[in-house]
Amino acid sequence: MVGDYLYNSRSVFDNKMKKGNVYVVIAAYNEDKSIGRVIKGLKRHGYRNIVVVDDGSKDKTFEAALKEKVSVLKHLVNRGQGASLETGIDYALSKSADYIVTFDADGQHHPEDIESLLKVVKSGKAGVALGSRFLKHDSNTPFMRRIVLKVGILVVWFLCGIKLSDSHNGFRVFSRNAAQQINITSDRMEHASQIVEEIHLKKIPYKEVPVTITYSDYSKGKGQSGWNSIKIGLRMIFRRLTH
Ligand SMILES: Nc1nc2c(ncn2[C@@H]2O[C@H](COP(=O)(O)OP(=O)(O)O)[C@@H](O)[C@H]2O)c(=O)[nH]1
Ligand SMILES: [Mg+2]
Repeated sequence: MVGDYLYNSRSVFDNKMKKGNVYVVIAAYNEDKSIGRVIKGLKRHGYRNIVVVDDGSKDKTFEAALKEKVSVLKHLVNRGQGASLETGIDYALSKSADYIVTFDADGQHHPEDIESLLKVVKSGKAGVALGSRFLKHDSNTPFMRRIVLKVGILVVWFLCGIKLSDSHNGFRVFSRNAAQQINITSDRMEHASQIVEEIHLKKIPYKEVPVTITYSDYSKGKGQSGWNSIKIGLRMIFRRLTH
């Protein structure tokens, strides 16, 4: 993996900060309209170690993230969200991160929710906290998206052995130890089920925590289509049958 991205070492690292050992990893593809706002939101909540992985975007995502003076890594070609998270998590581990948050670049996640996921992992009760939009009253998720996500829950349960309330939620917190154990080799969106499979296989304690996922016109316009979701499901099944 090393060699196909550039490191830009503008990380603002401050060990004295309460959240200094928490790294937030953001995989971003063509998100120049939202990435600046997302980073500013995280900083307002005290997160200073922010790692953006620009996945060969065709727009100005790289420049927009760099402007915010965070660590920006770049894949020279588009490799997928799974590959980008692996790149960002490896980087955070190399910087001695104790806790790693994965956070979306399109503004659907809320920085104020991070604390409750972190609390669970910091308490030692779980190595991974998984965000769930369905553990609290959810009026945001569009109807068709809800159906696709519910089918995804059943497929992941069947293939990966764990029944979650929201198996395709990119909002997670890993302890350092859990992040070291979880090996993401699925480059594209199937990484979400692979993470669940790894948690199951490696017997990593996990807990789902309620989070709010916002659906704006922007995120709906860019998000995964129904057809894409079917392709992700088929690739998940293929991967499971061939590994
Ligand atoms: N690195 C990378 N990130 C991606 C890619 N596709 C989507 N993303 C990012 O992954 C996050 C979730 O993707 P999105 O399409 O919004 O999925 P959805 O919210 O589940 O519909 C966003 O932050 C996207 O910028 C990709 O090919 N590479
Ligand atoms: Mg999205």
